[in-house]
Amino acid sequence: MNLADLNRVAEALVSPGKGILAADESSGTIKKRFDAIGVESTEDNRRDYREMMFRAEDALSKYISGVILYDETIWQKSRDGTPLIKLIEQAGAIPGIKVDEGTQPLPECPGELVTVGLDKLSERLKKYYAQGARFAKWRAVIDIGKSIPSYTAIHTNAHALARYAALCQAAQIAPIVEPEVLMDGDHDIDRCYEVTEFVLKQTFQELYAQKVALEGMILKPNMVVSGKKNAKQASVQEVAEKTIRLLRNCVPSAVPGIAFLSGGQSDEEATAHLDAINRIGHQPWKLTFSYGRALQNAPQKAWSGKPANVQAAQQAFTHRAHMNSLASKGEWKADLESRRAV
Ligand code: 5MM
Repeated sequence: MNLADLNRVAEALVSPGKGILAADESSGTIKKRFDAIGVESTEDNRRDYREMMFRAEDALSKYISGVILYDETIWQKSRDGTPLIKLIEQAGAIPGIKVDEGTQPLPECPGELVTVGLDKLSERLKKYYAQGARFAKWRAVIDIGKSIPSYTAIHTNAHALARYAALCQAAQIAPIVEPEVLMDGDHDIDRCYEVTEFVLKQTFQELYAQKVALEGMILKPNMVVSGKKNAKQASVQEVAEKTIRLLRNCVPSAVPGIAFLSGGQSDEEATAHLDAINRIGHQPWKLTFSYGRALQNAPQKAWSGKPANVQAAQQAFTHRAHMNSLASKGEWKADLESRRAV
């Protein structure tokens, strides 16, 4: 492992004013997104949609440090024959790859899942590196509900995340470690805090056991928020303060950066929370975004599968990337949202 190179990639992913675009929706997930806008999920439509984002003026060159791709996309060519991965590189962003292979039910743990994909991962990583990927992502999913999560689910997922991260570093690919505690339930913000704290403590324990170099990775956690179905939604300030307190208690300062997932927050909520988090003041790590939905909801709707809408969709995408870039520096203001020229 060349730790200096891994560290350079990790630092570049969280360079000031930049964050990560999570465009790694698996086939099932992108179909759901396309269904919502009335677009058939064909290989060509998926290519056209992602090409639209990668060519959006200023988005990748100014606000996006890296793009997480799904396996299909890393091998795809744009309409004019340029590999999509080249479009990303030409814009100055780093290509990354989702390497987990989704989830399976965890035996004896009703309702809980384990993320799979470790078998033959080393071989896959070699091919992705040769294709240009310099970072990777693996997402573990922890649900909060009556009597869950179990220790078994947390420990098994943390162990898999750490095994994945160690294999990535051995292949000279910087791992993004994503232990996502879902915000779907009716729990309150303090329950989210308690579960996320346990999950992060376990994850860093396992990363240590697998000899993962923290300087050569990025953490992609959920923010500490109220469950979506809880009647009392915590304020932006409470989310920011509890998220920072949690991270300061769980994440070693050797980690170069923390890039949050949006987890089902609305576009503006995800931006407002990131902004408030960064306004709290200097922290040991950079704090930025690695959003999927909160960057793509607006351009998806604007695009709706029609070539005539490409420019409007690109403007919507660049706008969200710009807003989140400002939030990553604590410089976003709500009134900037309405000042967008389209
Ligand atoms: C873009 O969505 C990613 C892929 O999910 P599937 O494997 O289910 O298709 C997902 O891992 C994403 O990167 C993270 O959950 C963050 O995305 P959000 O939308 O929560 O910001």
